[in-house]
Amino acid sequence: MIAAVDVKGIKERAIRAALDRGAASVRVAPAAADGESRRRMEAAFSRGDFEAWSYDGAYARLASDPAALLRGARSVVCVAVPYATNGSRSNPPLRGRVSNYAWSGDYHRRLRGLLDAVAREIDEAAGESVTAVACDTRPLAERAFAARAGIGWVGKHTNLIVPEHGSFVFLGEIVTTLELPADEASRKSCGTCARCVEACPTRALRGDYTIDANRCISDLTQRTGAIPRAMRPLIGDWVWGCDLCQLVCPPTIAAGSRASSEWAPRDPDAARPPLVALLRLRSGDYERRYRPTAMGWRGGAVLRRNAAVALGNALDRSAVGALTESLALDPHPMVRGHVAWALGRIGSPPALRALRRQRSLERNGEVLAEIVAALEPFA
Ligand code: B12
Ligand code: SF4
Ligand code: SF4
Repeated sequence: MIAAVDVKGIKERAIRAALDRGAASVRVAPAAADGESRRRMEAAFSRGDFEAWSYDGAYARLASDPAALLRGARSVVCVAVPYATNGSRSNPPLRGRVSNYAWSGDYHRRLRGLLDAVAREIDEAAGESVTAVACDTRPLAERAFAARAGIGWVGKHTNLIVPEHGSFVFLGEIVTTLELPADEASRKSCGTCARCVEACPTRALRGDYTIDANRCISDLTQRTGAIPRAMRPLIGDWVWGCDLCQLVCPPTIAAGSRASSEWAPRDPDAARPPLVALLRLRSGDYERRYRPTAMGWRGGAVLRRNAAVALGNALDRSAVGALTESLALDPHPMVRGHVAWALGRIGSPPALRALRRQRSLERNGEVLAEIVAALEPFA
């Protein structure tokens, strides 16, 4: 019976199970609906900060109330798992850049393993099923509950910063109907620091702990539609995600790379993929190489499109041959359109010849519009 359960002992057992499986911090928040988080989310959604996401008032209500995940929820056990490892931070030519969180196998599976193990401990101790788990994909304001549990504080880059561990941490939660002893929220904040705001190349961060996600490179490289032309030059060499605001963040720098080796890049190309090979990615390679990673949920065309943008920013004429081939042959119009943009950016005589030739052959209206726009400065 739940009334007879030793909640202090269960909390200790849950903490031990999570720490044993790689968590750096495990703390408990009360599961009462979080009005502050709901208000902040509603404000963000009505400002239009998340246009690529189907977020609305109903989502804000659900995500701020753990009872929507588990009826009768009383506590949220929040965990933070560090993932910063040493990968190449140098800048080799014609290589793209992948955000640290996607260097190894997909984190969702591993976090899920950890969360399920902790949930099992709690269920076993309670003698019945009293838990539900969440990581990334379920409607729950994970950063808000982690902050409420005192795991850390939400920084101006909007990521949760864990003292001693920085912000390169994944979050996960075990919601339970047990009333476990709650921990205190953190009183820390960023103070006068604004390094992330200054470092963001797209001005996505406002400095008031909010983000215009429509301008965030992480959002732009993960969306399935076209990337607005004005944003493409700002993306630089990122082909998946972006870490710039975290790489300058003092607590994250101080923490260093302290994740276990299971989060290390799966091979030398994982952090710095060769752009021409990515542009030529075919479905077999995509399934084998990218599907099992955090880069695998949007499909191969998105990765080829991102490679095209990074090649346009690299301004390296040696890529014109590969871009010309993709302009004529890539099966996806979105990819061909971004390739046209890249050739226009490079603007060399062979690049312009390829664009002019394809202008008379291309049948897709959107691709044609990209070709015309790419040629416009040279008319
Ligand atoms: C949508 C989404 C994105 C979008 C939007 C990001 C964003 N800032 O919201 C995009 C694609 C841009 C994105 C990018 C990234 N994401 Co993301 N993303 C999510 C997801 C699925 C939902 C977030 C959401 O609801 N956003 C809407 C905003 C309004 O709500 P919120 O950020 O959750 O919460 C805000 C309010 O609660 C409010 N708040 C509430 N109480 C209080 C109190 C105070 C005092 C303050 C100041 C604020 C505050 O502040 C929060 C931050 O703005 C979450 C998983 C989840 N279910 O939570 C992962 C998640 C937030 N992402 C994560 C990661 C790792 C990333 C990237 C680092 C990946 C990368 N390297 O490219 C980047 C970081 C970019 C950035 N600067 O934020 C981690 C963050 C871990 C951490 N340490 O915080 C999460 C939690 C996934 C996970 N389970 O680990 N992401
Ligand atoms: S992830 Fe990159 S683009 Fe997004 S807010 Fe941070 S620095 Fe800006
Ligand atoms: S860089 Fe400074 S302002 Fe930005 S999140 Fe880190 S501590 Fe806060």
